Amino acid sequence: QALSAAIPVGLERGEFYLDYQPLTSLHDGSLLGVEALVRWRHPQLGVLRPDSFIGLAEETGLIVPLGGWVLAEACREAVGWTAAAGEPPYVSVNLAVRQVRRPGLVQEVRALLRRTGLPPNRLQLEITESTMMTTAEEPVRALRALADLGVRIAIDDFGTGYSNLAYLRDLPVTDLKVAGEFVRGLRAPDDDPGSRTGERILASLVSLAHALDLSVTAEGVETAEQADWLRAIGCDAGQGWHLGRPAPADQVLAYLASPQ
Ligand code: G
Ligand code: G
Ligand code: MN
Ligand code: NA
Repeated sequence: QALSAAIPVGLERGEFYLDYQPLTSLHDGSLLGVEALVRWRHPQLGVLRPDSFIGLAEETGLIVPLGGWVLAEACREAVGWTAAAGEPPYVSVNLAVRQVRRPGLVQEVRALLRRTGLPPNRLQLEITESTMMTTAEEPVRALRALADLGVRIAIDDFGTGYSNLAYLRDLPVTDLKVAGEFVRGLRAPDDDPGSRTGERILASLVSLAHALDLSVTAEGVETAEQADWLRAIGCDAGQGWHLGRPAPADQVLAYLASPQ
Protein backbone atom coordinates (compact mmCIF):
# COMPACT_ATOMS: atom_id res chain seq x y z
CA GLN A 1 0.00 0.00 0.00
CA ALA A 2 1.30 3.43 -0.93
CA LEU A 3 2.49 5.61 1.93
CA SER A 4 0.33 8.48 0.66
CA ALA A 5 -2.85 6.39 0.95
CA ALA A 6 -1.94 5.70 4.57
CA ILE A 7 -1.91 9.42 5.48
CA PRO A 8 -5.71 9.88 5.69
CA VAL A 9 -5.99 6.57 7.55
CA GLY A 10 -3.25 7.66 9.96
CA LEU A 11 -5.03 10.97 10.54
CA GLU A 12 -8.23 9.13 11.36
CA ARG A 13 -6.43 6.76 13.72
CA GLY A 14 -4.48 9.46 15.54
CA GLU A 15 -1.04 8.28 14.40
CA PHE A 16 0.37 11.80 13.97
CA TYR A 17 1.75 13.89 16.82
CA LEU A 18 3.78 17.04 17.29
CA ASP A 19 7.18 17.61 18.81
CA TYR A 20 8.14 21.16 19.79
CA GLN A 21 11.59 22.72 19.44
CA PRO A 22 12.54 25.79 21.55
CA LEU A 23 13.00 29.22 19.98
CA THR A 24 15.22 30.78 22.62
CA SER A 25 16.04 34.41 23.33
CA LEU A 26 19.77 35.00 22.82
CA HIS A 27 19.53 38.05 25.12
CA ASP A 28 18.25 36.35 28.28
CA GLY A 29 17.80 32.66 27.46
CA SER A 30 14.02 32.81 27.87
CA LEU A 31 11.68 30.64 25.83
CA LEU A 32 10.09 32.93 23.22
CA GLY A 33 8.31 30.27 21.24
CA VAL A 34 8.43 26.70 20.02
CA GLU A 35 8.29 25.30 16.49
CA ALA A 36 5.79 22.48 15.93
CA LEU A 37 7.35 19.56 14.00
CA VAL A 38 5.03 16.79 12.88
CA ARG A 39 5.86 13.10 13.39
CA TRP A 40 3.99 9.98 12.29
CA ARG A 41 3.84 6.92 14.51
CA HIS A 42 3.34 4.50 11.63
CA PRO A 43 2.02 1.09 12.74
CA GLN A 44 4.51 -0.86 10.57
CA LEU A 45 7.34 1.59 9.88
CA GLY A 46 7.78 3.13 13.32
CA VAL A 47 8.14 6.86 13.95
CA LEU A 48 8.58 8.71 10.64
CA ARG A 49 10.15 12.14 10.40
CA PRO A 50 8.54 14.79 8.22
CA ASP A 51 11.14 14.60 5.46
CA SER A 52 9.85 11.10 4.66
CA PHE A 53 6.20 12.12 4.16
CA ILE A 54 5.76 15.92 3.87
CA GLY A 55 6.96 15.97 0.24
CA LEU A 56 4.54 13.17 -0.59
CA ALA A 57 1.71 14.96 1.20
CA GLU A 58 2.50 18.12 -0.77
CA GLU A 59 2.49 16.31 -4.13
CA THR A 60 -0.80 14.57 -3.47
CA GLY A 61 -2.58 17.53 -1.86
CA LEU A 62 -2.90 15.57 1.39
CA ILE A 63 -0.91 18.35 3.02
CA VAL A 64 -4.20 20.25 3.25
CA PRO A 65 -5.89 17.86 5.72
CA LEU A 66 -2.55 16.97 7.38
CA GLY A 67 -1.48 20.60 7.69
CA GLY A 68 -4.96 21.48 8.96
CA TRP A 69 -4.57 18.86 11.68
CA VAL A 70 -1.12 20.23 12.60
CA LEU A 71 -2.51 23.76 12.91
CA ALA A 72 -5.44 22.65 15.05
CA GLU A 73 -3.32 20.41 17.29
CA ALA A 74 -0.67 23.10 17.78
CA CYS A 75 -3.32 25.66 18.80
CA ARG A 76 -5.08 23.16 21.06
CA GLU A 77 -1.83 22.35 22.92
CA ALA A 78 -0.51 25.92 23.00
CA VAL A 79 -3.61 27.35 24.63
CA GLY A 80 -2.73 25.37 27.77
CA TRP A 81 0.73 26.92 28.07
CA THR A 82 0.75 29.54 30.77
CA ALA A 83 3.86 31.18 32.12
CA ALA A 84 4.43 31.90 35.81
CA ALA A 85 6.09 35.15 34.75
CA GLY A 86 6.21 36.95 31.42
CA GLU A 87 4.62 35.92 28.14
CA PRO A 88 3.83 32.29 27.41
CA PRO A 89 5.66 30.98 24.32
CA TYR A 90 4.07 31.29 20.89
CA VAL A 91 3.68 28.21 18.72
CA SER A 92 5.21 28.35 15.26
CA VAL A 93 3.62 26.19 12.54
CA ASN A 94 5.10 25.43 9.11
CA LEU A 95 2.77 26.12 6.19
CA ALA A 96 3.24 24.42 2.84
CA VAL A 97 2.65 26.35 -0.35
CA ARG A 98 -0.58 24.44 -1.07
CA GLN A 99 -2.01 25.55 2.26
CA VAL A 100 -1.17 29.20 1.63
CA ARG A 101 -2.74 29.06 -1.83
CA ARG A 102 -5.99 27.59 -0.59
CA PRO A 103 -8.81 30.13 -0.44
CA GLY A 104 -10.11 28.86 2.92
CA LEU A 105 -6.92 29.39 4.95
CA VAL A 106 -7.83 32.69 6.60
CA GLN A 107 -11.28 31.41 7.56
CA GLU A 108 -9.75 28.21 8.93
CA VAL A 109 -7.26 30.08 11.12
CA ARG A 110 -9.86 32.60 12.31
CA ALA A 111 -12.26 29.79 13.28
CA LEU A 112 -9.47 27.88 14.99
CA LEU A 113 -8.40 30.86 17.11
CA ARG A 114 -12.01 31.48 18.09
CA ARG A 115 -12.66 27.83 18.92
CA THR A 116 -9.49 27.29 20.98
CA GLY A 117 -9.32 30.76 22.49
CA LEU A 118 -5.60 31.02 21.62
CA PRO A 119 -4.59 34.70 21.43
CA PRO A 120 -3.58 35.44 17.80
CA ASN A 121 -0.11 36.68 18.77
CA ARG A 122 0.66 33.25 20.23
CA LEU A 123 0.41 31.68 16.79
CA GLN A 124 3.22 32.12 14.26
CA LEU A 125 3.02 30.81 10.70
CA GLU A 126 6.29 29.89 8.94
CA ILE A 127 6.35 30.42 5.19
CA THR A 128 9.46 29.59 3.18
CA GLU A 129 11.02 32.13 0.86
CA SER A 130 10.30 29.82 -2.05
CA THR A 131 6.60 29.85 -1.16
CA MET A 132 6.67 33.61 -1.54
CA MET A 133 8.38 33.29 -4.91
CA THR A 134 6.30 30.56 -6.51
CA THR A 135 2.95 32.02 -5.64
CA ALA A 136 1.06 35.03 -6.86
CA GLU A 137 -1.30 37.53 -5.27
CA GLU A 138 -3.79 35.41 -3.32
CA PRO A 139 -1.22 34.25 -0.79
CA VAL A 140 -0.06 37.80 -0.22
CA ARG A 141 -3.67 38.78 0.42
CA ALA A 142 -4.13 35.80 2.73
CA LEU A 143 -0.99 36.57 4.71
CA ARG A 144 -2.06 40.20 5.07
CA ALA A 145 -5.43 39.09 6.39
CA LEU A 146 -3.71 36.70 8.82
CA ALA A 147 -1.37 39.45 10.02
CA ASP A 148 -4.44 41.69 10.49
CA LEU A 149 -5.81 39.05 12.83
CA GLY A 150 -2.62 39.51 14.88
CA VAL A 151 -0.94 36.25 13.84
CA ARG A 152 2.88 36.37 13.53
CA ILE A 153 4.41 35.61 10.13
CA ALA A 154 7.96 34.25 9.86
CA ILE A 155 10.01 33.64 6.74
CA ASP A 156 11.56 30.17 7.13
CA ASP A 157 14.95 29.13 5.69
CA PHE A 158 15.67 32.79 4.97
CA GLY A 159 18.63 33.30 2.65
CA THR A 160 18.26 30.08 0.69
CA GLY A 161 15.55 31.14 -1.77
CA TYR A 162 15.80 33.65 -4.54
CA SER A 163 17.47 36.90 -3.70
CA ASN A 164 14.34 38.86 -4.59
CA LEU A 165 13.45 40.67 -1.38
CA ALA A 166 10.47 42.60 -2.75
CA TYR A 167 8.09 40.46 -0.74
CA LEU A 168 9.55 41.88 2.47
CA ARG A 169 8.23 45.25 1.33
CA ASP A 170 4.79 43.88 0.44
CA LEU A 171 4.22 41.50 3.34
CA PRO A 172 3.54 41.99 7.04
CA VAL A 173 6.41 39.77 8.20
CA THR A 174 7.41 39.73 11.89
CA ASP A 175 10.45 37.41 11.96
CA LEU A 176 13.18 36.12 9.68
CA LYS A 177 14.42 32.61 10.41
CA VAL A 178 17.90 32.49 8.96
CA ALA A 179 18.74 29.11 7.48
CA GLY A 180 21.09 26.90 9.46
CA GLU A 181 23.62 26.68 6.67
CA PHE A 182 24.71 30.26 7.47
CA VAL A 183 25.25 29.33 11.10
CA ARG A 184 27.08 26.07 10.43
CA GLY A 185 30.35 27.64 9.24
CA LEU A 186 30.59 30.17 12.07
CA ARG A 187 33.78 30.55 14.09
CA ALA A 188 35.63 28.16 11.86
CA PRO A 189 39.42 28.59 11.66
CA ASP A 190 40.55 31.94 10.25
CA ASP A 191 42.24 30.22 7.37
CA ASP A 192 38.85 29.33 5.91
CA PRO A 193 37.93 32.37 3.83
CA GLY A 194 34.52 30.86 2.99
CA SER A 195 33.39 30.90 6.59
CA ARG A 196 34.53 34.51 7.09
CA THR A 197 32.30 35.41 4.17
CA GLY A 198 29.52 33.42 5.81
CA GLU A 199 29.91 35.43 9.03
CA ARG A 200 29.64 38.69 7.10
CA ILE A 201 26.52 37.50 5.28
CA LEU A 202 24.94 36.53 8.58
CA ALA A 203 25.80 39.87 10.21
CA SER A 204 24.33 41.63 7.18
CA LEU A 205 21.11 39.63 7.37
CA VAL A 206 20.73 40.64 11.02
CA SER A 207 21.24 44.32 10.06
CA LEU A 208 18.75 43.97 7.23
CA ALA A 209 16.13 42.44 9.52
CA HIS A 210 16.61 45.11 12.18
CA ALA A 211 16.45 47.90 9.61
CA LEU A 212 13.03 46.50 8.67
CA ASP A 213 11.93 46.18 12.32
CA LEU A 214 11.91 42.38 12.13
CA SER A 215 13.30 40.01 14.69
CA VAL A 216 15.84 37.41 13.58
CA THR A 217 15.96 33.77 14.64
CA ALA A 218 19.05 31.78 13.67
CA GLU A 219 18.39 28.12 12.92
CA GLY A 220 20.81 25.24 13.37
CA VAL A 221 22.58 26.57 16.49
CA GLU A 222 24.63 23.52 17.51
CA THR A 223 27.35 24.95 19.76
CA ALA A 224 27.82 27.50 22.56
CA GLU A 225 30.37 29.32 20.38
CA GLN A 226 27.78 29.81 17.66
CA ALA A 227 25.25 31.10 20.19
CA ASP A 228 27.85 33.56 21.60
CA TRP A 229 28.74 34.86 18.18
CA LEU A 230 25.09 35.23 17.18
CA ARG A 231 24.39 37.14 20.39
CA ALA A 232 27.37 39.39 19.69
CA ILE A 233 26.07 40.38 16.24
CA GLY A 234 22.64 41.16 17.71
CA CYS A 235 20.67 38.13 16.60
CA ASP A 236 17.48 38.00 18.67
CA ALA A 237 16.73 34.29 18.96
CA GLY A 238 18.15 30.89 18.19
CA GLN A 239 16.92 27.39 17.41
CA GLY A 240 19.06 24.29 17.37
CA TRP A 241 20.39 21.32 19.26
CA HIS A 242 22.53 23.48 21.56
CA LEU A 243 19.41 25.33 22.73
CA GLY A 244 16.99 22.43 22.75
CA ARG A 245 16.01 19.38 20.73
CA PRO A 246 12.48 18.84 19.44
CA ALA A 247 10.49 17.18 22.25
CA PRO A 248 6.88 16.31 23.13
CA ALA A 249 4.46 18.86 24.58
CA ASP A 250 5.10 17.61 28.16
CA GLN A 251 8.56 19.10 27.88
CA VAL A 252 7.10 22.53 27.15
CA LEU A 253 4.85 22.21 30.19
CA ALA A 254 7.76 20.99 32.35
CA TYR A 255 9.86 23.94 31.23
CA LEU A 256 7.06 26.39 32.01
CA ALA A 257 6.62 24.84 35.46
CA SER A 258 10.32 25.33 36.23
CA PRO A 259 12.28 27.37 33.68
CA GLN A 260 16.04 26.85 33.84
O1 G B 1 11.32 17.64 12.26
P1 G B 1 12.43 17.75 11.30
O2 G B 1 13.51 18.23 12.05
O3 G B 1 12.85 16.49 10.67
O4 G B 1 11.79 18.65 10.13
C1 G B 1 12.10 18.45 8.79
C2 G B 1 11.36 19.38 7.89
O5 G B 1 9.96 19.12 7.91
C3 G B 1 11.54 20.84 8.24
O6 G B 1 11.94 21.50 7.07
C4 G B 1 10.18 21.31 8.63
O7 G B 1 9.96 22.61 8.16
C5 G B 1 9.26 20.31 7.95
N1 G B 1 8.03 20.17 8.73
C6 G B 1 7.92 19.71 9.98
N2 G B 1 6.63 19.73 10.38
C7 G B 1 5.91 20.26 9.35
C8 G B 1 4.53 20.54 9.14
O8 G B 1 3.68 20.38 10.00
N3 G B 1 4.19 21.05 7.92
C9 G B 1 5.09 21.28 6.93
N4 G B 1 4.65 21.77 5.78
N5 G B 1 6.40 21.03 7.09
C10 G B 1 6.81 20.52 8.28
O1 G C 1 11.18 24.12 9.27
P1 G C 1 12.64 23.81 9.28
O2 G C 1 13.20 23.34 8.04
O3 G C 1 13.40 24.98 9.73
O4 G C 1 12.75 22.72 10.43
C1 G C 1 13.79 22.68 11.29
C2 G C 1 14.56 21.43 10.98
O5 G C 1 15.90 21.56 11.41
C3 G C 1 14.01 20.23 11.66
O6 G C 1 14.23 19.15 10.82
C4 G C 1 14.90 20.11 12.90
O7 G C 1 14.93 18.82 13.46
C5 G C 1 16.22 20.49 12.30
N1 G C 1 17.15 21.00 13.28
C6 G C 1 16.82 21.61 14.43
N2 G C 1 17.90 21.98 15.12
C7 G C 1 18.95 21.59 14.38
C8 G C 1 20.37 21.71 14.57
O8 G C 1 20.88 22.25 15.53
N3 G C 1 21.16 21.19 13.59
C9 G C 1 20.64 20.59 12.48
N4 G C 1 21.50 20.11 11.58
N5 G C 1 19.31 20.47 12.26
C10 G C 1 18.48 20.97 13.21
MN1 MN D 1 10.39 25.75 10.05
NA1 NA E 1 13.95 26.43 8.48
